[in-house]
Amino acid sequence: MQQILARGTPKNQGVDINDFHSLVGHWERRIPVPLVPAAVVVLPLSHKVLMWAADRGDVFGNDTSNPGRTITSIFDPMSGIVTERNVSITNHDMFCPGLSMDVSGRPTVTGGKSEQRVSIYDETLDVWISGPDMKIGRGYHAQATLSDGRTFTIGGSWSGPIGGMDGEAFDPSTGTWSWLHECKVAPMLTNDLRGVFCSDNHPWLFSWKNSSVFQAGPSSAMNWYGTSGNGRHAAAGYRARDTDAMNGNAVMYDAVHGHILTLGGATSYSGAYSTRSAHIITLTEPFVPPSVQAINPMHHPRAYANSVILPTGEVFINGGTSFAKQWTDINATMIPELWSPETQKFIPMARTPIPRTYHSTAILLPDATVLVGGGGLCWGYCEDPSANHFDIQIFSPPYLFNAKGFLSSRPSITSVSTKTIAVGSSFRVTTNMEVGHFSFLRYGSSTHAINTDQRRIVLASKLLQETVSAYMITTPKDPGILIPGYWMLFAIGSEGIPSVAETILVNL
Ligand SMILES: *[C@@H]1O[C@H](CO)[C@@H](O)[C@H](O)[C@H]1NC(C)=O
Ligand SMILES: *[C@@H]1O[C@H](CO)[C@@H](O)[C@H](O)[C@H]1NC(C)=O
Ligand SMILES: *[C@@H]1O[C@H](CO)[C@@H](O)[C@H](O)[C@H]1NC(C)=O
Ligand SMILES: *[C@@H]1O[C@H](CO)[C@@H](O)[C@H](O)[C@H]1NC(C)=O
Ligand SMILES: [Cu+2]
Repeated sequence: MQQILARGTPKNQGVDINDFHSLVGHWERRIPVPLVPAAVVVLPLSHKVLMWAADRGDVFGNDTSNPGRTITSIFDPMSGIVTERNVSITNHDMFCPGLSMDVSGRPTVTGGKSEQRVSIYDETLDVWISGPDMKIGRGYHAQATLSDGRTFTIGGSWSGPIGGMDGEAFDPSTGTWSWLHECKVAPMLTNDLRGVFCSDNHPWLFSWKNSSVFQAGPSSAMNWYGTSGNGRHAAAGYRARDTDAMNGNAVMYDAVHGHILTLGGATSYSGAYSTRSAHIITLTEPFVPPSVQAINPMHHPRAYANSVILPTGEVFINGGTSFAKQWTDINATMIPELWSPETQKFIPMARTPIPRTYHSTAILLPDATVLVGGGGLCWGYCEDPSANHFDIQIFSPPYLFNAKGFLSSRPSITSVSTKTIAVGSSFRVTTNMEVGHFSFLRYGSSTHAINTDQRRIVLASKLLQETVSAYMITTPKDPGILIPGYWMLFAIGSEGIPSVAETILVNL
């Protein structure tokens, strides 16, 4: 059952003219939604945004019982329509889950409040499907789609047993979970004030070549995991000694070169100062320790922030707090930043009208804007109900504006020779004007400052015919770089203005 709850303003309408938009971007109107969007997914076929909080929209229960349902909402950026749906068919309270997009573009939601349950949303049929339970109950874990199409997960003592939350993997083709006993969680624990209940939370996982997974944080120690047989582990050195970065961010802004940007975080989940730290980690082959470079820090310290890779490779960083504490906006960081991979510097962006701290989300939309939302969602009852944010808001990055503050005219993709490709194959694209380059950004999912799906690939392209702007694009041959699933294809104009994306399905 769906009902229309609200009509927001369709995007990019009524943009006021402001000379600074091309420098600091622009916040569009706030759109109310019926819940705190603590988990969000962009659906690859309709480009609608699926979101949820818990079994209720504003709080999660004090008790340990499983309410077995989740209130979800869908926002359609084209029409501005927001709908609500009570999902009980999978018997799953999807509060604080593992979340990733599988090779068929289906959000795969694991554990959380209903610790072992698995729910998969099929957009083509508009149905929620029950997956088989995980081997072990988990909450505050993370998961990543592997190069072979399976889903890997590790950590998550917030729900289920406490400690010993080693890895397991789900194979969607057989519908089974397998233990990966050698994928030990112990080497990735942080020194959290609250012990193992928090120290194995929200690992920064990156799928890489040959079904491997690189764990970049939040622990200062980094690790490699192999996922065949019983699994495999190897230490991968330190990002920065003695500086755990719980609820910081890590984003693979250049997968072809193995580059990951890491940002902020705090030494503990709660009750600790956040940092401004930034590092670039560069992966080569699996099980080879990566190189790590500390770079100029952010302007503002952040934990619980969200970072979104833009089609240009810039990274938009929004929200967070200077002192990690859940369910309060008192120390919220109100100035977003934009990081450039060329200059490796951070530029302050337009001040956010709404604090976005714990339980906030941010995600790239196919029109190259960023949707942010949520924050709050407290326990049992809210000491400070004003920390609950029942809304989303779209940020239009500076690249969409010209120097006068008007929306720039954007390049557009006028045709693609195929919408389904195999890893490593080539395809033909035409654009309405000559463009600088093309990039691929994988459709993402965001919860608890984690989005293991998002990554960016600069595509090799060759101009075939100048008169009609026809290009041959060649995709990377390694599925560990080009993770199978749905990708957004952007054409980037010579002045760095991205097109609206075409959606391409990459099959193994
Ligand atoms: C959702 O559905 C369940 C089962 O039908 C019901 O018990 C619950 O009250 C509903 N919740 C809301 C918020 O509508
Ligand atoms: C891929 O991983 C498997 C299992 O760990 C290993 O046996 C094989 O040598 C690896 N292949 C390459 C090319 O590294
Ligand atoms: C805000 O930060 C200060 C430290 O700068 C800390 O002592 C205080 O507890 C924080 N307040 C909240 C509500 O997090
Ligand atoms: C939930 O926990 C809070 C904090 O301990 C308490 O004040 C509140 O009454 C509880 N709510 C319910 C419904 O049990
Ligand atoms: Cu949570």
